[in-house]
Amino acid sequence: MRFPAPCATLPCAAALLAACTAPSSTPSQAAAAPACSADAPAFALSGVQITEALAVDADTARPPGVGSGPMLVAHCKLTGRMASRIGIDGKPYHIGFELRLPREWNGRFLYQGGGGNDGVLRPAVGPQAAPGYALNRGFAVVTTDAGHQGPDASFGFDPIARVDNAYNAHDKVAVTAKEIVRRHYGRNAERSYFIGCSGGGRQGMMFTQRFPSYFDGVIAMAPAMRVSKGATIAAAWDTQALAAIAPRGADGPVLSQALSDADLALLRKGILEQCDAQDGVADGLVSNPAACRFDPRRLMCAAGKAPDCLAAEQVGALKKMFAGPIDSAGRKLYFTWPWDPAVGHPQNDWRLWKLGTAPSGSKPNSRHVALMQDALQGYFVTPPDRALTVFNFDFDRDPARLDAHAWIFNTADDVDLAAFRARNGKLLFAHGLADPIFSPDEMVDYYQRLSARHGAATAEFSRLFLVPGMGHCQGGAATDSFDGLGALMNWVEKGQAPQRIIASGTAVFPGRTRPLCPYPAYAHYDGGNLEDAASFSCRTP
Ligand SMILES: [Ca+2]
Repeated sequence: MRFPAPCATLPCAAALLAACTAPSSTPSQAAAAPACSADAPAFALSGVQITEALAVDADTARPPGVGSGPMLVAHCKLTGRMASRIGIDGKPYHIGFELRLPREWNGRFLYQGGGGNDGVLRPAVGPQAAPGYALNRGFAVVTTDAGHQGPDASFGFDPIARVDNAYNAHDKVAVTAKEIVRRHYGRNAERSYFIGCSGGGRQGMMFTQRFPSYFDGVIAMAPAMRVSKGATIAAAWDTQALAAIAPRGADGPVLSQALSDADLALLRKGILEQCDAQDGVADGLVSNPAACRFDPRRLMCAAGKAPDCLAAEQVGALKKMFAGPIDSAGRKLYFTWPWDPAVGHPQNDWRLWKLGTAPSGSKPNSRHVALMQDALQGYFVTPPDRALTVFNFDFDRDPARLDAHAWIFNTADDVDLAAFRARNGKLLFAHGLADPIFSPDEMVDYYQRLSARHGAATAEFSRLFLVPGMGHCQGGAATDSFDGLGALMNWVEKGQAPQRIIASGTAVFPGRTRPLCPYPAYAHYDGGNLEDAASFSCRTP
C-alpha cells in the first residue's frame, strides 16, 4: 500500500499505525518475513521510486553472471531510483540503486562500492573482501549506478551527473538505503560498513572525508584517489612509451606486441631471481618489496633481441614506465611502481591494462585505451574533449585541463579524517603489489602521509595491507582471497585491530595461505610448510 505523508496526521493515524510499526514488534507477526513488494509501506519513501521488489528464496539463485560457487540466501531484492531528470545533454538520468535485504538479518548494513565509470547496477551481494558473499552472512547490501545509466563516460557531458558520480549519488543512496533498512526490519542497522575497490575504493575514502558519520568501518581497496590527474596520466605515459617501441604493422604500431608474453615471462623470471628470496624464501612471491632493487638492464641483450633477453628499447620503455610520468621539466606527474614479478605472469592483468591483445595497430584494446581514454575524454577533462587521447596527451599542457574534475573527485589530499576518527571509524586499505592501474606506491604515499599526520595513533584507526602479486582488485600470481570484512568487523565491534589477515591462493597458488601484514610489515618466512601461513610472521623491514 501507499500512504500520504505525514504519517502522524490524525485521520490516517489508526490505519497507518500498523504500517508505521515494525512487523516484528507484534507477537503475532514475529515469525513473518517483512513484506517484499514494490508497494510495501516500508519502501514508500518520498522521492524514491521502487521499480522492482523480488522475493528470492534460499538456494535458488546465484548473482547474475556467476555460474558456480555458493547460492544466495533468502532475501528481498529491491531496485529503485531517485532524482529522475533530463540532463543538459537531453538524456534521461536518475540515481539508481539495488538493495538486497536478507530474511535472516544480522543487524548490519553494507554499502558495496562500484568502479570503472559506474553506470551499472551491480548485484548487491557483497563479493569483495568477503568470501561467500556478505549477503549470505546476513548483511543488507546496497549498490548504486552513481547517478547515470550506461558504463561509458558520456555522462560527463552533464555537470550534475559528474557531481552525482563524484559524491552526491553516494550520499543519497547511503541515506535512503539505511532508511529502507530501518523501515523494513523495524530498527536501525546497528553497524554500517563499506567495501569497494578501484573507483569503489575511492568512494570509500570519499565517505570517510565528506560523510564521515555514515560508516563504522570502510575497506578501500586499490582506491582511485587521483585517477584523473594521476593514474590516467600514467596510462597515457605507459601507452606512449609502449607505442614508441611497438612493431610497426600495416596500420600503425601494434601495441600488444611491444612486449610479448615470452618477454613478460623473462621480466618475471628476472625479478624473481633478484628479489624472491629477500623475504626469506623463494616461493614465487616478492613479499618484501622495499628490499627489491630490480633493474631491467640485467635482462638486456648485448645487441639486438634474442629469446633469452630484452631489446634495449624494451628495457628503456620498462624503466620509463616504472619510473612514472614526468613533464618536460622533470616534475613528477604520478608515482613510481614496484617491481612485482606478477606483472609478467599470464594470470595477472598487467597485459590487459597496458598492452592489450589486439593483433593489429588500428584497434588497440588495452584497458588504458578502451577504458581510461573514454573516461579521460568524457569526464576527466573539462570541458569534455573527444579529441584528447592517451596517444596524444601532452604532459606539459594537458594535466591542467584535469584540475576541475580532480577538485570534485579526488580523495588523495585529506589525511586529517578528523570526524571519521572522532566517531571511532576504522579504515582498512588493501592494494595489490602488481596492480597495473593504481600504483601501490601511491597507496603507500597516502598511508605515509596519514601516519605523519596521526603518528603512532594511526594504526588504531587505519591499516594498509599490501598483497604481493595481486593485480587490480583481485587475481594474479597471489594469495588474493581474504576475509577483509571479518577483520574489519572484529576491529569495529570487538576492538581487535587486525595484526594479520590470512589470505588464500586461488588460480595460481591453490591451497597456499599467507598472512597479509599491516604496512610496513611484510610476511617473512620462518621455516616449515611453504604453503602454510603459519610458517610466516609479519616482520618490519
Ligand atoms: Ca618470496
